[in-house]
Amino acid sequence: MIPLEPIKLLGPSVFPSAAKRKGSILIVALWSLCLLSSFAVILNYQVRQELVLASRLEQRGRLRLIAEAGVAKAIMELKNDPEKTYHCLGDSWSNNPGAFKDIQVGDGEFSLAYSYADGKSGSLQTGYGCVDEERKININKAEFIVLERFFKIVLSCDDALAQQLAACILDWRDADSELSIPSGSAEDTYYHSLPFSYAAKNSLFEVLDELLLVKGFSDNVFEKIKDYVTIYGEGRVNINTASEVVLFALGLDEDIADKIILYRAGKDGVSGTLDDNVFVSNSEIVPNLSQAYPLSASQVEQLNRVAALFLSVSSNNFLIRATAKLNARNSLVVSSVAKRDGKILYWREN
Ligand SMILES: [Ca+2]
Ligand SMILES: [Ca+2]
Repeated sequence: MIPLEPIKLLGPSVFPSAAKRKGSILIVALWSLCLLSSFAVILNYQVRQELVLASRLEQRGRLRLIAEAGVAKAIMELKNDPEKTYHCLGDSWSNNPGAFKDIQVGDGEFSLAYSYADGKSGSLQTGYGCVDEERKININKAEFIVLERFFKIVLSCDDALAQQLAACILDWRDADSELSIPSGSAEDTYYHSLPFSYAAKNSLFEVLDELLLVKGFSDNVFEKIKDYVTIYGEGRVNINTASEVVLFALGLDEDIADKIILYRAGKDGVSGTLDDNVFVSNSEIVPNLSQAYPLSASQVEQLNRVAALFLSVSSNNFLIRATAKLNARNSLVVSSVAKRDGKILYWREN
């Protein structure tokens, strides 16, 4: 008789041991913890981003309010300007650091700063206040010869390029689709041929930046001319505020333009001071200048002609560029154009 041996089970048990079950539970728990931690990190990041965004929006809102206070202050100064027939660089809106430089508003401040060429030396100075648009050439009104002279002076370019740029402005704003010079200008045919095509405006400029759509006006050209041109006002240039460049463009020779700048600056040679001379009416331009400086007969004729066609002594549209600051890192620039009565014509924040 064969003795019976105990039966042995072959292979591992199909049921996990208690230790292994515990190990699996631990791994699942660890994975869950990892996932939850990842979620927590992502959530934390998103919340932080949203808090940063909210803080930035809140800061931008505060900066905007400070800049608006700067624009409001400028308009108040314009409205307080005494009623008179002329406007000049000595007016309180023009260069008034006490009213427009580093003015505290709450926990921030604003400044209304601009650059200008000093009357005597021609060196660049910083002024604090508004810039009248009537000191500039109005590209909606200027005739071909004025624009041509202007581009020749300000871009130091040859006659052909100056004529092309002048013609491109005329053709952009005139209603017809005829080229105003035989070649070099542009109407629909040119603008339709561009990779991102559009039509010629065939009506007046509504914002100055529109120039960037016109043939020949690259960013580089725009940067060089932008402080000398405007789309606001009636088209006449205020002889009390115009720069020498603009006076040249209107057709005055260098000697007359120099004398106008010197006359305006007064005895101290600095414009915007108490001893400044002012042209209070158009009829005074020739007599006052020829009384102060010798002018030839042809210069008198030239000044009479330019004064009759292009000059005025008053300004009604003003560029107000307010820079608001909360600290060294947070600032906002608001550029606006307002009429003397406070009506805002243009507003841009950047
Ligand atoms: Ca046209
Ligand atoms: Ca002076």
